[in-house]
Amino acid sequence: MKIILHAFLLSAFVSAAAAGPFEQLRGRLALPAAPEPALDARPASYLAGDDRYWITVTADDKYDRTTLLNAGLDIVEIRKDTVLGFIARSEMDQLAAKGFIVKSRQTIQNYAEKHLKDFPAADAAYHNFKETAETLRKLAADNPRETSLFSIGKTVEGRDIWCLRINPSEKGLEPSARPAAFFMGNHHGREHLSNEVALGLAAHLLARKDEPEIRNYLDTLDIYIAPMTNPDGAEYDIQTGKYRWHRKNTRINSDKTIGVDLNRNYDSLWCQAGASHSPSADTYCGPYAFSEPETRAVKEFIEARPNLKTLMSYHSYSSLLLYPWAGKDVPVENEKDRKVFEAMAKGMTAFTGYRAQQSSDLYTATGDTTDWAYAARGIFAFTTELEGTTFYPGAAMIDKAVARNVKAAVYLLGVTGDPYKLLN
Ligand code: 0X9
Ligand code: ZN
Repeated sequence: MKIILHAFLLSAFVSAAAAGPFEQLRGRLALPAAPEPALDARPASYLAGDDRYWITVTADDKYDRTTLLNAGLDIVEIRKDTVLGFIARSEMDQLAAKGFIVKSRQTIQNYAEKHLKDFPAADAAYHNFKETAETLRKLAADNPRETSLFSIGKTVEGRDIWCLRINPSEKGLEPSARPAAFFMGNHHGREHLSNEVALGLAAHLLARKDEPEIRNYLDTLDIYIAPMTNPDGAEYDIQTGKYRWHRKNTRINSDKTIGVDLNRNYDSLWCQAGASHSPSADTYCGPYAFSEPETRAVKEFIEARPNLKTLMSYHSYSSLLLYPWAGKDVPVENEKDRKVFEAMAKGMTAFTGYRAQQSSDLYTATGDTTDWAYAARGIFAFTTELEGTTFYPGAAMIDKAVARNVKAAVYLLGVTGDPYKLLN
């Protein structure tokens, strides 16, 4: 996601500004969808068989955006009266009947030609699965007193979901009475920056373990960092040496399409608003809640640790900090908890400069990590949408994003011991 209030777009789309579905339908008659573009002269052949389109489609508000998610649109950028994102061809063909105007569209092959960046050549600083595992192993080997490293489970393709534990007293799977914080990255394959931020956080905490503030957290908290929750998706995204804009895991679905959206697969109002039952959709919720080994691993990890108080799931992009509810358009009902969420969000965004808001103010989306973690376990769970204007913002973005988000994460550690003290 990305939010842009661009003056040009404001004027260009002013006629659609007040359009509800019926006006949009009339608009459709007056302004038919752009003709299908001729195939690019240099199509990205490595994407052959990927039938997604990159489209700009009318959407006036969060309700329209939620309807579009239901229709299978993978919303990537949000502008005043439109959204941009990927959608499978069969789903795109149904948008007009639902009253939405597709203002422009291009095949993912054409889109890719304009946005390509090689990986790892141009972005060698990013860590693929193997490099991520090696980095975690090295951090663990260099800090044997403070850390332990274990896998929380295997993916569809059998990769490990590695988790680094920072706790000098209890190691591995040993339970702890200390308040715990859990940081996760890379639920979505193409959001490689989120892996970097989680890895950068681990490196930062261990490099500064002798500074009094960090030492205090190491001595009193139980800290877990799993930078790559969806390693199959992250690897699939870079497998050809060129980015594929792959969001989901790599489950082969019943109709042979690839992937379930892990951030729609948790059991929180599963597959109601903002998710799709269509396997080809990028917001495909899976055949049932927790159908995927990756989300089941996270579920079992969290359920086995009643000491977890806070959780951060890093995503990209838009510079946002989001808190529940995501799946229903009402504030968290428990007033104390809502105030804690708001206070923590304020505290963290003071460091990142991101915008704090309730998730469903953006759009309603059911089945995400944070709603489930809060609903099922009472954990103060957040989604960070990192900065940038693309999923592939280049290597120069890593240090900046890590620096900002490490400060926010250290703030979160500071309130993990007793979240409700924020109410005083
Ligand atoms: O849609 C998602 O899963 C997250 N955004 S992303 O662009 N990284 O895919 C946002 C999840 C938060 N939920 C809502 N905004 N409702
Ligand atoms: Zn994401």
